[in-house]
Amino acid sequence: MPQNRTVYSSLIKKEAKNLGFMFCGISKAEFLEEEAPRLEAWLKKGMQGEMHYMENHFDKRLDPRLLVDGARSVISLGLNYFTVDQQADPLSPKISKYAYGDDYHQVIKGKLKQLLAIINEKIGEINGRAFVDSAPVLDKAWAKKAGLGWIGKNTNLISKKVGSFFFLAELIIDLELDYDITPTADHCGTCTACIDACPTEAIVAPYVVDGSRCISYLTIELKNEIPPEFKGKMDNWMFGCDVCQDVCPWNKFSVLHSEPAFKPKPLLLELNKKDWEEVTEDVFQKVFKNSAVKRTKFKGLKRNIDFLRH
Ligand code: B12
Ligand code: SF4
Ligand code: SF4
Repeated sequence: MPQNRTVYSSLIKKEAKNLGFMFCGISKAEFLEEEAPRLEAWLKKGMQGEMHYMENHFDKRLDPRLLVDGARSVISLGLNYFTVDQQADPLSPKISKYAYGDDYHQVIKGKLKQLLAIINEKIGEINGRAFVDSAPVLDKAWAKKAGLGWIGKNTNLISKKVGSFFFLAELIIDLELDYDITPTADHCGTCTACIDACPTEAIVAPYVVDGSRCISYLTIELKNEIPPEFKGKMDNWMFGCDVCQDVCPWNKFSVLHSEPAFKPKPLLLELNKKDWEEVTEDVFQKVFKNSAVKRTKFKGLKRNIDFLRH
């Protein structure tokens, strides 16, 4: 019933907005043909480093119908996390903006569950699942397909209206909807700012990030020691890295987020270089209560801080 499809699609988009999502776009659940050879090449070159989970479920990662029974639609959602809050001491080891507040996985999961409940209540019983990093789904490819933006040379999804400081997530459901079929054009043009600025030369070619060289990987995902070749190249980051987004001209259009859960704990911004170098497990637990930084555990963050010092 095409009429219902249109009504349901606009209802879902309206409810997503009410829940605080900045974007909502819908695409048909199908095989991601363009991405398949790119993902394969990326894995073959070992660009996943020790993120072995990226090697699993190759087929599912490219086809949501293998993840959710009867999947018809992928609803892509974007949640803004841009802030101008900054750590007070310019010499203090840096934390990426995305990790200032509560863990985005928890915050977004809650909103996705609410959206799913609303769909079940207002449209009818459907089969669907919520995804935010938790499963093999190519978030950016789906967001691009749904017209939310283009994948830039730094490999982030960028919107012409608000840049790239937003998270992505999906609902994959078995309901047929209207699809947003006009993808956004690539607006990187001749710019190479991200490639030139990357401290570890991780953007090895336009649109290709060697994950195993990215500071985000080295400070968060890597469980072993950080290889010595990165000494002096970490640009003082102790958790994540914002460089290739900070230099992106499209991020001049970023707007402040309004998500209370993403507000940083004051202490996180206040601690100075010396405080971080002497940080104790107690302080760590206090500053990073409910935070994604807990992923590295105290030991991991300490390793990162020590790596920057010696
Ligand atoms: C693994 C991963 C990482 C790894 C690898 C990075 C990467 N680029 O893949 C590491 C740990 C390094 C990382 C870092 C970061 N990540 Co990350 N990461 C992921 C994760 C879990 C999977 C991404 C993936 O599938 N990579 C596999 C490779 C093959 O994909 P890819 O590099 O994106 O390659 C695509 C394009 O490059 C394109 N492509 C390749 N060649 C070509 C050629 C041409 C001509 C064209 C047009 C396109 C093209 O096709 C490829 C396949 O789609 C996603 C969540 C998810 N489930 O999707 C979050 C995700 C991508 N990360 C995110 C974020 C925020 C970050 C950081 C900014 C965090 C930080 N501040 O420290 C950095 C940014 C680093 C960077 N420049 O990419 C967000 C991005 C949001 C957005 N607006 O785009 C996501 C979507 C998480 C989320 N739920 O919001 N991340
Ligand atoms: S996040 Fe930092 S290290 Fe990773 S690709 Fe971007 S600039 Fe390079
Ligand atoms: S910095 Fe330039 S090349 Fe890189 S993603 Fe932004 S617009 Fe594209």
